[in-house]
Amino acid sequence: MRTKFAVFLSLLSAIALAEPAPSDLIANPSARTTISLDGTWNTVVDPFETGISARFYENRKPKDESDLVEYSFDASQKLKVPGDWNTQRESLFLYEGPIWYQRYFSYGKRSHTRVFLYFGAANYLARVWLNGTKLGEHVGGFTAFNFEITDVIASGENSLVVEVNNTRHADGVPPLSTDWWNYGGLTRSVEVVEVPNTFIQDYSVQLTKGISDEVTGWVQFNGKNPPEKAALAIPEAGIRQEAKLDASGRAEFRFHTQLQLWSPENPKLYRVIISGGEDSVIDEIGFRTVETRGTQILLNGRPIFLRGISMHEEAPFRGGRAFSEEDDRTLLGWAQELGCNFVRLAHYPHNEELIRLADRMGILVWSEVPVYWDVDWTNPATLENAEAQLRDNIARDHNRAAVILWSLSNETPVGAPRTNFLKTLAGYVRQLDSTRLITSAMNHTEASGPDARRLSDPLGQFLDVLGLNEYVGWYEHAPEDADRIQWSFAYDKPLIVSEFGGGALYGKHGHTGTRFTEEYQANLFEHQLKMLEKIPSLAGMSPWVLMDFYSPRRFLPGVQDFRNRKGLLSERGQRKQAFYILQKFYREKKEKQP
Ligand code: GCB
Repeated sequence: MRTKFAVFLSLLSAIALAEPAPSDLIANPSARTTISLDGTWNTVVDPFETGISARFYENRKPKDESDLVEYSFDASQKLKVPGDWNTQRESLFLYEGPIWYQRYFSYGKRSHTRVFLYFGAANYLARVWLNGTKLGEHVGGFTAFNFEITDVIASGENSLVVEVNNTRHADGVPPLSTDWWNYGGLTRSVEVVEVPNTFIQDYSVQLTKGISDEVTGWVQFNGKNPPEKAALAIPEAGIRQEAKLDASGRAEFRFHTQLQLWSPENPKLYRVIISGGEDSVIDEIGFRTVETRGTQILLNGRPIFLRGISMHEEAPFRGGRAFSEEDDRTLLGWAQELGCNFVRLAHYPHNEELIRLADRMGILVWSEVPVYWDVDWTNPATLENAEAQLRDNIARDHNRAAVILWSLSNETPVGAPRTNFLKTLAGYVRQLDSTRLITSAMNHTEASGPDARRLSDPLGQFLDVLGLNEYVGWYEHAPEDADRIQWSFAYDKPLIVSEFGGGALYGKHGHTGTRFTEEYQANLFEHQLKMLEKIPSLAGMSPWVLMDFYSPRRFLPGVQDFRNRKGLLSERGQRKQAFYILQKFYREKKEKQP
């Protein structure tokens, strides 16, 4: 039996764990002086997890011929960074476990400069050592992280060692089973970032919630000598504001102004300069409001229909994790060709450059963390992990006008522990960013009559916008059954149908009743779109999915070959018939509601 004291202690630790420290990410690192560590790294594949006890992080070389050292980074095989390891070496396609990365870089120390190591992402656990000194660890495969190295970096040659381990965990975020490839490695760029001794850690510059002529902002300094004042300038609009810092190094702004509003039709970005003391950062920021009214989503005060598509961060043509500007341009270009003004970035934070590109292209974004299917709802460490991922995702992207929705989760089972967990996450996100909308993709619905379906998941009460994944015509019913189905919702809130779809192999043709033919998928889209049009609260959709992607759950030889085939385009960019059905639907939708 547990004593009262033990219960008290576990409660205490749950409370302590549920409140992760504020993000220590450096905002907008690309606006800083950086040294890229992208390129070719030495790697040791370590399936039995020997590296820690063998001290790989020391990158030791034998002193003489008699000295025994059973690894050698210098003589090892290489991998490119950024990039997953799975698609770089055939033997690593299905590999799960640790791989040790090492590279040298030279550096010239400068006075009045603090130095950080910034990682765009590493899936899933990363442990980092510089010149043999451990800098720290990071959990979560899709969020950025950084470590200060001012006192560890050497003038001259440095050796950086990173152990990346993509082992899945039942208490992880995501948990053991996902419908996407578990790409391991340093999947995004690594760089050395230089900042002044006291620097601008983060800032927020946005329109006040629901007020199109008022800007609210803050600037957070980090360092021993914070300036007295911070300044915020938008030269094109003739704006220059100053504000005093408080004891924690934070300055707050609020002022009236008439700016051109950002929208998909006019993705206007302003050059914004934030400065104070010896530091100054330049960003490109768009200004728009987003809110809900009844079952509508309002952008800049006007109802908008989100013509969307779901997408993975999967590289077109070559496969693997997408990371380059070319990948991002191809994916968002296809979405635009479809007629989209919206993308759902499933099921985890995508790279920062893609979000910035969406800002420039005028594509609205649903941003999600991988609380996917069934995570360990009662485990405080899992909650802390999910919170940390949300926190760092929000810290990275909270100045992007394109991002309008933070999604907490995808297809989670209804039950009290789940609902408590997600309720906590919703509260946490509201604390971090009260200006955007909160959503989640739900999939539990009841039959409320022979052809009637109802969404009443209790999670809905904590959301601003309901997300619904439904697979009428694929996992249940025939496509034609969609004609009879009526949907109802327990909440008077806007609805985004965040997924529907079916598989088709590009070039496979046949009857509309034959699975995996383009005709089946196209017919399914025809019936789905007619069904969804009848839902009065429908504020948008993001069918599943833009492009075919690797998944370890899709086995059919000759058809799937480890790929989820629900893409409207193949991985080689071939448009399937359903692509044109959705494109036509969106064209007509746009004509009706520009
Ligand atoms: C879903 C999931 C998505 C899957 C998709 C499918 O409901 O949210 O991650 O890939 O279905 O294809 O089954």
